[in-house]
Amino acid sequence: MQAQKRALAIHDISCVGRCSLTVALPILSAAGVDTAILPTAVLSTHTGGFTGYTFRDLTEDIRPIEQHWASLGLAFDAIYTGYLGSLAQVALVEEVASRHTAQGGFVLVDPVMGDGGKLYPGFGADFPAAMAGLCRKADVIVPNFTEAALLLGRPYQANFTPAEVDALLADLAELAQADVVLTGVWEGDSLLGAACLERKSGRISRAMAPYIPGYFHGTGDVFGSALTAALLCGQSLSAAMQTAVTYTQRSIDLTRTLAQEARYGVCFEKALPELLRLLGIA
Ligand code: PXL
Repeated sequence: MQAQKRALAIHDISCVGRCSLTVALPILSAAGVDTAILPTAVLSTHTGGFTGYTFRDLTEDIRPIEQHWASLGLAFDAIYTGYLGSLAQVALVEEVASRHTAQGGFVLVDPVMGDGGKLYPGFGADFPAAMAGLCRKADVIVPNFTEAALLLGRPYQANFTPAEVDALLADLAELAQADVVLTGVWEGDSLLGAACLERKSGRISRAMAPYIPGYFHGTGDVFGSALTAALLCGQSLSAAMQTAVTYTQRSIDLTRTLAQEARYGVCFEKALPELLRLLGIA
């Protein structure tokens, strides 16, 4: 049996609504990864599909937590960052990543900022440039098309030809000096998935699954968590992307089958046996 890998997941805690840490922690743990967390904020629910949510910013706690870890000499095989609640946090997370990534480890940044062409509520116009700075510290970045446009300072575009997707991957890899996994990529009108560019080889690949109509909340976090888990289990970038696409689509499929309300997130728990099979664990 392989020695246990150690990951750090840096996201908010949305108490209700299955996204960020309530998704990352169980998925990475199920994959056999020793998972530490660094909560960036506590919200009563996530910000999509609910009104009146509470928001407690935890920026002030990040440095003392990091300093304690430094005193313990802690380092992680993977640092996986998602929703960050303030500009100051982005800078602090850059420091955490540079000080606490183990030798041979990787930093995976999901530049969570928006979807459907719009910034999520609460993010100012200056946030994308700060997030682009964090992406430059990453080994892998995982934007959707909205985040890709925001990172590159371009207008949002809903439809892309395959050649345009390839060019966008190259531009993002250049910006971040990192591998890129772009989510929300279509193949025809019935397959949806992701495309990736591995910087070292320049290789581009795609992973697809049948499209299920509807908007399902938290799927980016399910995808990013499964991708991080698969990379830690030793899968190549393109294989890990396929694992994450298949698992995310299965979670959405179960949500539809069980007629669950989409704003409460997807039924990723019931698809965990499938993830373990994809990872070769069960
Ligand atoms: O799933 C991304 C996410 C994470 N955290 C919070 C969010 C969202 C998306 O809306 O609101 C608080």
